[in-house]
Amino acid sequence: MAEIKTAICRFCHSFCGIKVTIEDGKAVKVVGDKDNPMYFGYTCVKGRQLPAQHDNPERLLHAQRRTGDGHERIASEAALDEIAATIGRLIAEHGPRSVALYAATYTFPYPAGRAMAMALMDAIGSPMRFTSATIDQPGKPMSMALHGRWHAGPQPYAESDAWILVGANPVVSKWGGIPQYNPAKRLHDALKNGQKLVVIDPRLTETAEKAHLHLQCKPGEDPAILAGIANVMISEGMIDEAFLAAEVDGFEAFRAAVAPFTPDYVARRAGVPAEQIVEAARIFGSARRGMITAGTGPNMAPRGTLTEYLVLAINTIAGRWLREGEKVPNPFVLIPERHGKAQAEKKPKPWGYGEQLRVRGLGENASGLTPAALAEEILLDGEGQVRALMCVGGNPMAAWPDQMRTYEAMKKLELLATIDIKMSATAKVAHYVLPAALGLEAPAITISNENAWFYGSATGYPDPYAQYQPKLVEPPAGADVLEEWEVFYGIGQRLGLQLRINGQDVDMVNKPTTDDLFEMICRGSRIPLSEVKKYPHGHIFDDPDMMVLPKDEGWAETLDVGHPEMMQELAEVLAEPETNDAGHTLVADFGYRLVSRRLNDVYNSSGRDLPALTRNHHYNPAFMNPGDLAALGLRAGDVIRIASDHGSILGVAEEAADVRPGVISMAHSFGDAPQFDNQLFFIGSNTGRLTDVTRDFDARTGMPRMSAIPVSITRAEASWAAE
Ligand SMILES: Nc1nc2c(c(=O)[nH]1)N[C@H]1C(S)=C(S)[C@@H](COP(=O)(O)OP(=O)(O)OC[C@H]3O[C@@H](n4cnc5c(=O)[nH]c(N)nc54)[C@H](O)[C@@H]3O)O[C@H]1N2
Ligand SMILES: Nc1nc2c(c(=O)[nH]1)N[C@H]1C(S)=C(S)[C@@H](COP(=O)(O)OP(=O)(O)OC[C@H]3O[C@@H](n4cnc5c(=O)[nH]c(N)nc54)[C@H](O)[C@@H]3O)O[C@H]1N2
Ligand code: SF4
Ligand SMILES: [Mo]
Repeated sequence: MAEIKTAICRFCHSFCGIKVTIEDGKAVKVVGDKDNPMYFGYTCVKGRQLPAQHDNPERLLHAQRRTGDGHERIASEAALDEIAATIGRLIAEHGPRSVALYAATYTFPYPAGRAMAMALMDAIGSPMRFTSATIDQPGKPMSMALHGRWHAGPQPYAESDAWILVGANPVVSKWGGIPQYNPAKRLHDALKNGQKLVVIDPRLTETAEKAHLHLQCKPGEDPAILAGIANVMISEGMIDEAFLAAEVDGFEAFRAAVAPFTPDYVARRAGVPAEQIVEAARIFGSARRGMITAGTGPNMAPRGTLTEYLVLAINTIAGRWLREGEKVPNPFVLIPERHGKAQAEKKPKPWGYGEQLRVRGLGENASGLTPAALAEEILLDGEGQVRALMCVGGNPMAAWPDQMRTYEAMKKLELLATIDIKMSATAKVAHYVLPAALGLEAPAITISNENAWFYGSATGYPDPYAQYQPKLVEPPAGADVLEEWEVFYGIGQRLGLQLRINGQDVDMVNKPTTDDLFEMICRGSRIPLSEVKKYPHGHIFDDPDMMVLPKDEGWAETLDVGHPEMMQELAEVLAEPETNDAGHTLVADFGYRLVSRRLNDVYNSSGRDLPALTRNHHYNPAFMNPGDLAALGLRAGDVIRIASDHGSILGVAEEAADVRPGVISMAHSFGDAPQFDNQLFFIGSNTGRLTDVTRDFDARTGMPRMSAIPVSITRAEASWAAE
């Protein structure tokens, strides 16, 4: 018998509201839920593959234990016994710091897993917690710490008459800038209302195609471009003097620092016409409302913190933050109420506190500890060395920069345990692999997209929306899968630890349910979870009368657009040669720039085991401008060698007129360990191998150069295809 249930798609972090047809206990079909007030019936090709993903013959259904070069099946509970025993021993012999956690992409859809993982680390007493967010856009929280956060938040996208996106492609990525919940519709509606969109990107992306103005810049020049835009806005008086006087520090320093970035100078550096810099500034500066936001592109290029800082500063000099008496767009649902105030928050300490890493002077900071330094921590012998890594919903071997270093580190660990749905590149080198329940096999809530509000400006839900989904199907017959939280709970239980979530003790004797944990996570929420459960299509819990409050009496906090470190770094940009080598390791022979991108059909390293998602490619094509291919005597489908001054990979050339000449655009998280390199056409190649984490990194966040990477391109020698 078939029944149709509403659900939350957790293939990506967008969390579309969907309808799932269930037949004989199995999901057989997914469509968008037209009655969902946030997503309006949207789904993408990945979401529609949820049934195939749950039923995938390749799916990992049993725990694996490493035996020499291979793995053997082991009962999940027995694996937990062994993992807990090793962790207990390592803590006794080397202290809690020897145990590290990497909580990555697939902790976002599984909040109970993340909470339980952190609870275990708390109970163990280990500060060594790493997330994928710190090799994503760490410049966001870092710049926010330096500039300050406006308590009431940004002006909403839908009401804005201008918007600038810097190196983001939300139409495909569903992340940031345009609210990532059916972004194509939101973009369409905004443009229909007269919004002018400016996109700054070396590629004519799916989003840039819709833009009023596209600056198809050289990669890595965003600080100069943004300084140029700010300079024009200031010299043409397109700033909010009253807001600057009342709420902002450092404007004179900022004005002086951006003044040398004339349109002509920026045009030479960034390879775009000077008139476009002026036009972008005028579109933005003359608008009534609207923000500028950045995505992963410029965050992975050098100087991500500076780029994000300039983004904030431009919003601030234009006064684009919500004011007293304006409607609070999103007071939240499953987290405590936030009644916005028209004031700058107290700034957190950006760095210089908490755990210090033993390498490169990096340590705890506003963006968190960086996994870009974790391989070195593992490889560096001595007191405090990390000897065990628990990995949840992440794939270091695919996603971390400097893949060969990562590979060495993974092999050196005394314990590598990962929770995954397949034998990922990381799982293949792990001592234990624990099979995870999938999205429809466990209850879900949308809370992570509420917390996303804090990650940047203009991220997270635009309205107070929430949805709950119960468990809808059982895992396949005979499967021995666990929810992520059960793994950390099980380890905690075996170590005799008391775990705590959101200030409450977890019952360590009678195992809680996922719903019990959701209640703990949502404690103090604006709307009780029980209320949210009444709305199977999700619901917007609006409060039309909630207006931004005035500034607290005597409140003296300001936003800072002239932070000395940032002004200093902008001066360093100016001191660079105008050759677009961004002042970092100047390597004349590496004339191309490799840039990051997302592919619609896959999600980082996920999706490549589903036939419908590999219909175009099994690999990550090396997209290049047709003129460049011709100049190199290459044709689409040719195998090329892409070399940085650190490493080299093979790629399959693909013609792409949307890519700026001189640029090669390639997705990350493909490929595998080096012994699989000859399977290029089936697994692609790992762009992380081109990055040296120990050079060209942001000294505050540790973010290495993962985009705008100088590379050379040559036809590959024939021997690569040795099979
Ligand atoms: N389908 C799909 N969706 C995804 C993902 C996926 O793998 N597939 N990944 C998810 C993840 S983890 C994240 S963090 C988000 C990211 O979401 P986005 O930040 O929107 O990521 P991208 O789509 O890669 O867009 C980055 C853009 O930056 C451009 N770029 C690269 N280098 C530079 C530069 O130096 N300067 C400028 N101005 N632009 C540059 C690229 O050409 C690209 O168009 O997407 C998420 N969504
Ligand atoms: N060169 C370069 N490197 C990059 C980037 C780039 O643009 N360029 N992007 C960076 C960014 S933005 C990010 S966020 C990181 C991503 O870094 P990671 O999160 O480490 O990488 P993913 O490939 O997303 O790994 C997700 C893993 O979770 C598994 N998985 C899938 N579904 C589930 C599930 O339901 N439960 C569990 N437990 N596991 C599941 C997948 O099989 C996969 O192994 O990569 C970063 N690395
Ligand atoms: S965008 Fe696609 S993968 Fe992401 S939640 Fe929506 S349907 Fe699922
Ligand atoms: Mo990401």
